[in-house]
Amino acid sequence: MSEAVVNTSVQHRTGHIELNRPKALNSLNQEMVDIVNDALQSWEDDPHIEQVLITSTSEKGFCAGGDVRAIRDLDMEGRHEEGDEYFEHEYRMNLHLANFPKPIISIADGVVMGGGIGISAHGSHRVVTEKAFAAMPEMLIGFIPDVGSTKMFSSMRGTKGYESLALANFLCLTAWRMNPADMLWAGYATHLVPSDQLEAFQQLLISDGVDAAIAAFATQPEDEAPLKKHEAAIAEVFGHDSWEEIAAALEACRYEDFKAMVQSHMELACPTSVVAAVELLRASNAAPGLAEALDFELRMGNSLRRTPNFVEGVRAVLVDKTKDPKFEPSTTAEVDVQALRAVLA
Ligand code: QUE
Repeated sequence: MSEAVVNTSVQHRTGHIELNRPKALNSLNQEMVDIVNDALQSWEDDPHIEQVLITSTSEKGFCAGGDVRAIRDLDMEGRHEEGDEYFEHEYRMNLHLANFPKPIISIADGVVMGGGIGISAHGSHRVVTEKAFAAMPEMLIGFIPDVGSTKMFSSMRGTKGYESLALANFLCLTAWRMNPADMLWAGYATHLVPSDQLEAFQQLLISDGVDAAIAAFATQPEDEAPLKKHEAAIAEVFGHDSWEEIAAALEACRYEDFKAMVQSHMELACPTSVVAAVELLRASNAAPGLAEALDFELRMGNSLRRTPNFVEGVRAVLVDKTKDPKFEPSTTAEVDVQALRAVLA
């Protein structure tokens, strides 16, 4: 196999992008993002290319996010601008994928987190297998939901059939791990294909096109989406525009199991990230499009990366793996929401 961190090739009329940094679970760095951007640019106006396929060489999954360990190292040396530049390139790729004029098919057969959602969700066909799971876990590392999720998550319809800022808030604040049924219900995934049929699916996709491949191999999940059971509670608690209101609704929530689940999922969340995420989701939801949302995310992310919480969160989750972050401030009540609003103003 090639040693490039992303392999690009043309097979018949398909441009194939293959994430190939399996040792880091395909966590994205600038080199990878730039290869993807260059490939998209060269295929955009090429009449021979009918569709783009994005896959992974990793057995464990699709993409675990951005290479936040490397960005943390830069931030610790005060080299914030280099991290800023990485995110700017990554978000440009997200916008490029969203605006691409041809079908983009991603296949996720395992972990999809953060940046992995960004490199797949903006495409037209998001295929997942029964082994896939997806989450936005940035609260745990003192960062913010990004890669366009703050706009996209509240615009997804999925099989539930409606758009929901409440669900977007819930997914981003709790880092809820969506299973395949959840992904289809929420709208992140568009199709489910059994993992043991992926090879045949990919072959037919390349020979006959995406519609033929979907028609031949797409299936339905066996069980109802676990998320659907929480539909009413999510709307009641998370259907608000500020963390203050969400916290009050959670406190008053009569769905005791839901309340306990949310509290345990948010136990290790960075308080500043939580308040910032709700502010971001509101601003992005009100913005005209994805470009504005990505700009909000870039500004908020760059700002939060200049405080110690990001370095501490990545340490606790990914470097030392001790899961004992000491965030400052340590409660959401102490977070200066006006200062966060000023970042977006
Ligand atoms: C939040 C994140 C990331 C994360 C965990 C979080 C993230 C990321 C990884 C990750 C996981 C496994 C790897 C790796 C990176 O985990 O962005 O290199 O092998 O890349 O809670 O944002």
